[in-house]
Amino acid sequence: MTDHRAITLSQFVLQQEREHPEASGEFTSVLLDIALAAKMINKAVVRAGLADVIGATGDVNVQGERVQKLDVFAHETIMRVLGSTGQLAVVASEEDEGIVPMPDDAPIGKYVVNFDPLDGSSNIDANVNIGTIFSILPRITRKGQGTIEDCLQAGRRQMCAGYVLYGSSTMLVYTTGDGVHGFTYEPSIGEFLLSHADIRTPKRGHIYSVNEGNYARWSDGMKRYADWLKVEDKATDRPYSMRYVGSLVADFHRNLLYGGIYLYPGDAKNPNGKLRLLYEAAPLAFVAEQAGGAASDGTRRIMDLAPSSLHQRTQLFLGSPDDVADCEAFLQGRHEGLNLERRTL
Ligand code: AHM
Ligand code: MG
Repeated sequence: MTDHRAITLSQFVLQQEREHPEASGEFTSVLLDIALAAKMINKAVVRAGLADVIGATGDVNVQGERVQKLDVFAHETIMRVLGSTGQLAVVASEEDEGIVPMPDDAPIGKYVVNFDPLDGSSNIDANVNIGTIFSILPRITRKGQGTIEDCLQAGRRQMCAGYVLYGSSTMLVYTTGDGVHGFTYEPSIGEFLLSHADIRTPKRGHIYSVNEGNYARWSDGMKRYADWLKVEDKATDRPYSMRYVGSLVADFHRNLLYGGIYLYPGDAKNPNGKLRLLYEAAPLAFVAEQAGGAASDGTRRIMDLAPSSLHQRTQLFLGSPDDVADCEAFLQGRHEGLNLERRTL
């Protein structure tokens, strides 16, 4: 029988805390604070076409890209909510060059949040899906304001990670290391309701998501993999379908549910690709792994990479585990030996 009970995010988090007191902690209230900020950002996103919040500010962010008003609004909203809770020691945002200390008059807490306030910002003006990505870590330093070391921790140290997808319906998806759970926002009551309990990603998909416009600059291994995906072969369900929104959260979310692989490889111009380890790759790697998926930089597990700078970029191959393994084999020149044709789907 279908279970028709509506469970809100806060109820679910409390229930998880009761069931796993050892794993939970005050950091779950940080998650709820992020959800509150997400509701405020969602309100601005859905009204962006109407209100005068859309368009570029004219400033350039630390990545050298055009900053748009909603990015700034999202960053400031998250900072306003998180800065006053007393749970955090320090924060790092894709929109800020350095770490963001806690306000002088706020109590200092035990946790660290790294976040991308509004990912996929080039899609804002076109009313295409955008997202927020977040990562919650324990601080390493003992007291006082947190430092950059607290932010520069490997992904496997994350206690919680997730994303908010602003779209035809807004969703919050997160993991605390005990599966992946998705909540859909119900604006009339202002609550995220459990809609996707314990998400599992297919072992293999038939979707690939990549900016193929960069093909000419890719390595031979990457080119061969993309070529291979397009070859007609019934046994391995090829060709794969290409789906690319250009908003990582949207592309990742679709592939998480349907199966497939998201790729942002390095190229001749940018050997480490475009995406940031702390704000994009590590949190989504945690979610992917918890759903039965995988995340690699081509040779190493994303979760094991130790960051050395806040805005460090990494190649990213993310999604269904068999697809990520195939991709790694091509990138490493090991694909000849693989029995790829006979693999059952
Ligand atoms: P952003 O953080 O400036 O929005 O950039 C990240 C975005 C991802 O959401 C997306 O997957 C990627 O950049 C798209 O890059 P490209 O336009 O090169 O395909
Ligand atoms: Mg981003």
